[in-house]
Amino acid sequence: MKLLITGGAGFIGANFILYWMNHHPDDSIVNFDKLTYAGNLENLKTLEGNSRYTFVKGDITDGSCVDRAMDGVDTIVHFAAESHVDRSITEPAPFVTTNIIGTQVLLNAAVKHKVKRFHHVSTDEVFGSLELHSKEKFNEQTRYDPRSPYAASKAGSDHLVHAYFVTYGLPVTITNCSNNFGPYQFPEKFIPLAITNIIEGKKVPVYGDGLYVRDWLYVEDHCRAIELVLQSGKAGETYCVGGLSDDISNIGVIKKITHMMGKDESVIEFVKDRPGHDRRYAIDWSKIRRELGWKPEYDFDSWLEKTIVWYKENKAWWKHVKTGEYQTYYKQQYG
Ligand code: NAD
Ligand code: TDX
Repeated sequence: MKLLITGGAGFIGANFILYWMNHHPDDSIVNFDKLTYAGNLENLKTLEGNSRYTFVKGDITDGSCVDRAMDGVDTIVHFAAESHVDRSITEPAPFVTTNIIGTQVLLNAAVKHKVKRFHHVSTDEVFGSLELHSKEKFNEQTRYDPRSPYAASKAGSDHLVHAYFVTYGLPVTITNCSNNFGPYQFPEKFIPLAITNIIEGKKVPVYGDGLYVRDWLYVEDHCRAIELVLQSGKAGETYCVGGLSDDISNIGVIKKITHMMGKDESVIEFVKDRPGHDRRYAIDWSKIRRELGWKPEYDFDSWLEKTIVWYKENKAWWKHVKTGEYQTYYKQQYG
């Protein structure tokens, strides 16, 4: 099988390519990525020279480039996106361009090339926000209620993907998953930002009262969920994917990280809240468990600790990433 992976130089895409190459020795992969600030070929340097792997530098909004890359492709796994909520608040336009228009360009090419499966990687953020302390969870029937430009652009892309299934019969599947963590995550996101700041002796910025709740999913569990959906998921269906059973607040996560890193809570710095900050996310992943036999295998505490070790052992990777544009972004975001 030949797969086209969009956004494969980013966090989840790179983890997925490494996972797939390892578990599917007869398959080949084309990694199609624009290499924005978030794309980093260092993530895939172990694949250099591998005849089953090809990299194409391209923009998913560029129809002719996408068309060429799709030649002979059976399956598309679409990760490419502008993915950071805070950046979408400062500058929404690239989110609309990449996440909505880019997805539509890919869908058109997929129809033309008669691909056997178009898998769209989406987020729980399209469902909006849940009440703190409620027992409610997002599931596949939850009404869409995106509340940030990022979430709205992902919601738009989900609707387009579904529309191409209904209108053109394109065999699509969608996963809406929660916050991933693990190796190669860009240190603008909460967990790698906290770990790398602590290693550098800096404070960890916590938005508002810190009582916001996210569901955390180890990235390899996410990769396995996508694998199962590609193998046995039903065209036209959506699957929610999550990692935890109990709520944990951002402060709870930081307390775990500081404890695991031998620091006290004086590293925490409460900063101005994110506008429109979603209070709580929680995911009901019983459909993918029931229908495809998936469940998260990696428990949060052990894999958070292993993630900390990865950042400690890969300082060159994130120190390089934290230079240049990152410094400008950090100053603008945190003052
Ligand atoms: P990321 O920001 O780390 O990587 C995104 C990748 O897409 C980068 O390599 C970037 O260069 C590439 N890209 C951006 N614009 C492009 C364009 N126009 N053309 C081609 N390539 C482009 O993102 P991530 O965290 O790995 O997320 C991957 C996908 O998973 C996204 O669609 C995101 O919405 C979704 N998702 C992420 C999370 C999470 O916790 N990180 C959770 C749920 C869903
Ligand atoms: O400095 C920070 N301080 C802070 O308190 C940052 C960067 C975040 N936070 C809070 C905001 C959120 O409540 O931590 C929580 C997690 O924040 P992010 O890592 O920015 O993730 P989130 O906004 O929840 O979105 C993520 O999960 C869903 C990904 O970035 C999205 O791509 C994905 O769709």
